[in-house]
Amino acid sequence: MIEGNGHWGHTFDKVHLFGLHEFSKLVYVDSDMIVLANMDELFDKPHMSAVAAGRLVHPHWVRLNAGLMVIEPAHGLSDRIFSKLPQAITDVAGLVDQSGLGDQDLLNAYYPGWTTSTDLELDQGYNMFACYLDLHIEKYGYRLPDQPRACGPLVKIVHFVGPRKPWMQGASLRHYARVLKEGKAVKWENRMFSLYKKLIRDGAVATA
Ligand SMILES: [Mn+2]
Repeated sequence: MIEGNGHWGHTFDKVHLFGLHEFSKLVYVDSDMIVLANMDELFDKPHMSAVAAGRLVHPHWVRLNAGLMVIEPAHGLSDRIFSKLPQAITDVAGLVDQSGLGDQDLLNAYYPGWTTSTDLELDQGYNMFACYLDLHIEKYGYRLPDQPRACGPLVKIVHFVGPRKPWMQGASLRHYARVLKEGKAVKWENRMFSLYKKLIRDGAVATA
């Protein structure tokens, strides 16, 4: 059933990270994310620190986004998480913005208290959706590491969620076509898109 679930059906491998108990702590970062500044401080954060990504734009998006997570693996933990699959299926059926079942739904089912654990919620700057980057800079005072603005929360990691990834053939054309069609001012999003493509060309990012 999971494998017949389209895009998200291929993301469950991520759950195996939770059983890698030879490591005391991991900071997991999706391959569709670009890291713009040092984030070593995340290793001082507790297990399951993550971002309710997009929450400033959509206040009801309170669930953790599995694109970036601080994980303290434990023996058997991944199996215990997988055992919550029936619960995840039920939870997803009741979601307003549901888009198929994925690893993120399973993790939210296993950690149902996450949405009210404010000590686990990281700043939006650690998992900034590329499509909301301009909005966060213009409306919420965020800044990129090379922006001269002296204060304001820092965007350290940009996340290219959605079907258009910078490494895809023709992705640039489709990206810019959407920008033109929607008439959005997406200056910073465009810049990040180009930067990610450059890093791929230079071999600094592996996308396999
Ligand atoms: Mn991702």
